[in-house]
Amino acid sequence: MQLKPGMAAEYRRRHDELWPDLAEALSQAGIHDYSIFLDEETLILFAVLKLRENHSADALPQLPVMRRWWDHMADIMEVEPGNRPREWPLQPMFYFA
Ligand code: RM4
Repeated sequence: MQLKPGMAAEYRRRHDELWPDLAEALSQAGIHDYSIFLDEETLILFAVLKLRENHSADALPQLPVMRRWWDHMADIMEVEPGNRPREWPLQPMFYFA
């Protein structure tokens, strides 16, 4: 994802106050061990998370709470039409278990 300039503190503040109903929706969708890192030079936000077996993360964009969160975050992130954050996949380059 991509943060807008000057918004790092605000981005962290909003996530420190993650809505309980969104946290519940993420958990219910099978998401856990979810971290977001900021590259302070490019303002790229790198998210890494784990998905439980039979997760329903693909259905999250249809949930009202997810849409409300995306609306809430749209002023500080680069977004697609509809306010979904602009996201793109990264190439795995190394894994060590
Ligand atoms: C991010 C972005 C993601 C969401 C997390 C909790 O800023 O909105 O879509 O999963 O917050």
